[in-house]
Amino acid sequence: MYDHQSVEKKWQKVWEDEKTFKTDTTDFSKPKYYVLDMFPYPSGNGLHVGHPEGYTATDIIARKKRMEGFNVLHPMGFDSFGLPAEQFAIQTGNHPSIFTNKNIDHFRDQIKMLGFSYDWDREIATSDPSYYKWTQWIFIQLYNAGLAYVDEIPVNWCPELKAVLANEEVIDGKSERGGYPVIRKPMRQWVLKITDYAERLLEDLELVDWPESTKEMQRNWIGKSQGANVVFKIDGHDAEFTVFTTRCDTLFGATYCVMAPEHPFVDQITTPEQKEAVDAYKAVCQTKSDLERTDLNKDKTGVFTGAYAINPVNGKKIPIWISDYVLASYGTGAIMAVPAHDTRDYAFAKKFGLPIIPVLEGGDVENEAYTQDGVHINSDWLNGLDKQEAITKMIAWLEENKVGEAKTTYKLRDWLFSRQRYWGEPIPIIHMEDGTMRTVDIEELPLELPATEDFKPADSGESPLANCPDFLHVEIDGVKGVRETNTMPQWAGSCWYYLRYIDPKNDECIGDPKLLEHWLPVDLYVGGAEHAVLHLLYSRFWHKVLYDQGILPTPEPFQKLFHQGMILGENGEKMSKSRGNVVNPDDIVVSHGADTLRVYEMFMGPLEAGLPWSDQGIDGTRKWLERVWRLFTQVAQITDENDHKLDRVYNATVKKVGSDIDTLNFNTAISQMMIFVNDCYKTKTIYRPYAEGFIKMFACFAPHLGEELWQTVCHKDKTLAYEPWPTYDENALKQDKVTVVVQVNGKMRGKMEVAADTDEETLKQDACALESVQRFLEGKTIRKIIVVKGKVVNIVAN
Ligand code: ANZ
Repeated sequence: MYDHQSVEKKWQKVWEDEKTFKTDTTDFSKPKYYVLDMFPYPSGNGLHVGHPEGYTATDIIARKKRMEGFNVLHPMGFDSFGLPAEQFAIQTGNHPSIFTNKNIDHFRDQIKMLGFSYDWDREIATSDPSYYKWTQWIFIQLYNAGLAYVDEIPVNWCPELKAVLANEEVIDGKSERGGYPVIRKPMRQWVLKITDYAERLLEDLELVDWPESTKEMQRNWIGKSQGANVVFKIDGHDAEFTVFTTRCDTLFGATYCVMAPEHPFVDQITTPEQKEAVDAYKAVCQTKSDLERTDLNKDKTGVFTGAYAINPVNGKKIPIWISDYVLASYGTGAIMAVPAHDTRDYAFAKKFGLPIIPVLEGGDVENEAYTQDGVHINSDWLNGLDKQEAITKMIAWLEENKVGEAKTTYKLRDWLFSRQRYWGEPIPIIHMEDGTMRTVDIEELPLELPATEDFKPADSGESPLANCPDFLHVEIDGVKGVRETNTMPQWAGSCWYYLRYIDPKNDECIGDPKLLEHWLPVDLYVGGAEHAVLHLLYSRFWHKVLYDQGILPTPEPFQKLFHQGMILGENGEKMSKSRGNVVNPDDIVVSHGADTLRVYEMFMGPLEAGLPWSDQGIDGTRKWLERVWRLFTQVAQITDENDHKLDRVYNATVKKVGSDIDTLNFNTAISQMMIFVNDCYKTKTIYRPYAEGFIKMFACFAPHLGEELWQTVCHKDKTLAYEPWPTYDENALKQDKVTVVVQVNGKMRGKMEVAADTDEETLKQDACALESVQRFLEGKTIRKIIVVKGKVVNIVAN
């Protein structure tokens, strides 16, 4: 048995003392490789066994790339602002900064125990003023570019968290964190104009090597929709309103219109008889989130306004209703309803007895909406055309008659960026007494969070910073002002952290332009799929803004992206305290060792799969590491003369492990190393270069044991981290050939040349396919085929 505790501590100390993994980012003589992990949120629970899964994967790649001669940037840091620290602090009477720093120390210790090859001199924490100085600086760039503005808008207000949440943070009407109810409420908010970048965020997905499923989620989130705006006059009013439709070809089938309850025209057009009902309905809708309102399965509700619109294409008067299935925030906030061909409109028309006129052939509109393509009917000059032809013709007609135009809309909304909380970056804005707004001078950054004990959020939704008079009040050139008291959301710090690692201590700018030019983009980014539309979209947005300003050299931040799967409890369920199935990595490091944990997590299955933890699996992995240790220290003799017995398996192993690491297929790389070890147990002698080559590959997975073997077995006095990656000889992979005799009923009828290790099934098939053999099988039925591997195939037939 090898003593994992002392071996692992020994090498961790060596790496730390000698700064083995320190990166000289100014060394441009080698090709660069930037491999990044999604940095952790330092929660009070400490590291989870899920964290090391992605971290081990990137570590293996970082180690291999170093051996391949790349200058590797592989950093780690902490996403340390955010709600949970504040919630915990409030509940326990701690201060969030003390609590957060304690958690960071604990996380760092835990991560270091796993032997990852990070350059710790680049560590960052988003709540550190020297870091958030630059988060604030980026905000000022956004503000100056007209991409940050204040708006009075209905927001997702969570009474329990006393915070406004972004749309992305609300799931089924509840907060993503904690699952508390969320209501709609108008408030003064900072908003970032991510919609200006909608088209480029969509198009540039073509530039990156990302999982197709994640790209698709971003496409859906951006939600580009091509259609038309159509203008309707209101009967008896001067006013007209516009609807957005993707199916302007169905205009002849529009039998009513619907406005969102918040549509600015509603009060104006509602008739006195309908006023009471309309007002009551509006009041109910106010409390609902967009998600509740658009739920497809929900019973449709609505009220008639008493007013009529005039269908521009045929002059017909059609009633205007209000209903919550039309959202104020999408399109124009009003629709033309075509119940024969839209499912929601159909349900609504059926419920309120509104006319249903089919304008497409096919379907059965007595029973359901027909949403497929078809030949147009009941549509005057569109009759006989299909969907695409009719859309083109209708848009031309609308434009000619000045009652509409082609229009593209996006589902993406501007990004609600302010939080009424303490534990976040202060927004560097001052509201002056004269009504103007100005940014904090760059020289004054960082604008530090005041060290208050009074950081509880108020019921009013006002930020705790409003209770800090020293922070709040300022005077500039004799003009008084108050600081913005909202803080930034947790996404802010994580939007750009990958940039800061490149030049983390630079106090003059976010990073030396020469270094940014050399190191961007991130070559490989590994992290959970849960960030597909939040962090990964926000980062792309900020990156593009800074790119447009000439600060960054590339249009995209992350060239290749990979999502690791989730490690589940032994019962196949998500690990959680309440289920009592959480495995603590610290315990495994003590009982089995960090190398075992790393190799086990890589051997569990494909990296992208969600897989259950297994105690038996971890024991098995530990046994294999001991088997490797025994092989090199007790069982095998390392020789300087090659007996060639391992030529084929060694070269095959170098080839497969190398290509499997490149494609992140770590489990099959480990299987191949196991095959090599088994063969070494048979030969009991290992040619020295093969032993060294194997140990280098093995050390990517199990670095402590790898270094120990390198030192004790290979008698080296220096780390193997920068040794050249092993190469293989393609010729050695060629298999030995043997001649196999083929018999039919015991008589020799043919011969074939095959690879020595051809399997039985292939031998049988090849034997039967031989022409000389087939002649003797004609008209007969094969009863049995006996194979003596590498020698004879005897076919019994009659
Ligand atoms: C008439 C019509 C006929 C429509 C038909 C669809 C089918 P996407 O693809 O998601 O962009 N719509 C427009 N604005 C809306 C709003 N604010 N709230 C709810 N629904 C809205 O969908 C666009 C379609 O959704 C539009 O095309 C409109 O209904 C509806 F056979 O107009 B359609």
